[in-house]
Amino acid sequence: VLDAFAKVITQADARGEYLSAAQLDALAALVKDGNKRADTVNRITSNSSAIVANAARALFAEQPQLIAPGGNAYTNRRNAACLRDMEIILRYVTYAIFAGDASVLDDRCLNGLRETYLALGTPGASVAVGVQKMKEAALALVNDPNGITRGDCSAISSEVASYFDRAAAAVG
Ligand code: PEB
Repeated sequence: VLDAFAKVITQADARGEYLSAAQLDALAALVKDGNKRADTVNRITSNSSAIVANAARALFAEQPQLIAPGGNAYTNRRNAACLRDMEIILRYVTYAIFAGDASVLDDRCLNGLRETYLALGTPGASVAVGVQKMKEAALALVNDPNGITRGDCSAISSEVASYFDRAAAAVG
């Protein structure tokens, strides 16, 4: 598991080089905008139950075959497993946002997930749709100006979007 600092250091060390000015600038910008990152993680984390439940509800409304007899989310056990999976993915996305690096998401969550879903007969494309719905809810929270000083959240927004897209692409 790497964070944005460890990633840059690992790459520089592999080449036996000092950190470049561009790398130092990028990391300085990361520190300068650290409050946006922490606030983003805090908002998503404290709304995680609603994000998961709403995304699942919307997914099942769009794809009712999932919860019909024979569907992969049919029966309370599978429905609960589905909500749990979405919760796990969202949790690892929040770790990646905090770290400023996707490696924790890749290594601990997405690695092998496509194969797991294939083996279970779980439709990965549907999981990807659920992840995209969580992305929309998370971005709405990040860009909600209520209670915060207004500022430019475009960089953190596109970074947040990229982790959800990464998760969706890994299973879809
Ligand atoms: C991944 N999901 C399931 C299983 C595993 C995962 C390993 C099998 C074991 C179990 O049932 O608990 N576990 C999960 C994950 C990590 C992990 C992400 C990362 C660290 O350790 N079914 C649907 C929807 C979708 C869904 C499309 C969006 O129709 C999910 C939710 N996952 C789903 C379901 C099962 C499952 C298991 C329904 C149970 C399938 C079954 O038992 O038939």
